[in-house]
Amino acid sequence: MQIAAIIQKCHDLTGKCVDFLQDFCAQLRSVHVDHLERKWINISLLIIALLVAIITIDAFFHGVNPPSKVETIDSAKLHLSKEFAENNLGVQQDANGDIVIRMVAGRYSFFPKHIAVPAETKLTFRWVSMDVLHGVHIPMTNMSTMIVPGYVAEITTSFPTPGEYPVLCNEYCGLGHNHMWSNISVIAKEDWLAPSKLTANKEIKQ
Ligand SMILES: [Cu+2]
Repeated sequence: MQIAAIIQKCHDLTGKCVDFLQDFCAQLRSVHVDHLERKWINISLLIIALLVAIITIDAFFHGVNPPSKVETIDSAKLHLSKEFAENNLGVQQDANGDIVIRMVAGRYSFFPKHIAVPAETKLTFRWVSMDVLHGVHIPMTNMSTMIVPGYVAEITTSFPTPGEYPVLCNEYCGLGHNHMWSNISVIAKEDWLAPSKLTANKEIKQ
């Protein structure tokens, strides 16, 4: 009985929506739109469709998408947390060969200030903020995310070619915002040396 009632309600609702849309379209058709104006409306809609298509393609093929999980952390106690204590910041390679980079953003710098990573290698960046909202952007990569206090922002990326890459804050965070930057040296895969301190990520997270 209950299911039948729900189906009937859905049916009624669909009918109402169809009626509303038909009314709306009829009203739109009755409005006089100049030929030139209609042309520009169509061009604007085409531009919007093009931008949506670019964002969709980026999301699916270049891995540009918002963080998909929520991981919280106490920003006021980062130095006391095991994972983001000063000794654990920077590049680390665990026993499986996975590379994880832990960085802290704070007014007005990224810590550590400089890191070296291998090219053409999957890298997992874990970012946290020690104070206010920051952003991180590395041009020519998919690295662009907000670093919200109280949350861990995790992004996986790789650098196709060796070189020097700037790391920029792209969220206004205070008077020194325009001085908030860091840089990453990307070294050819065969020349890169893993940091001597090999710590299993699992151990750190505990
Ligand atoms: Cu900033």
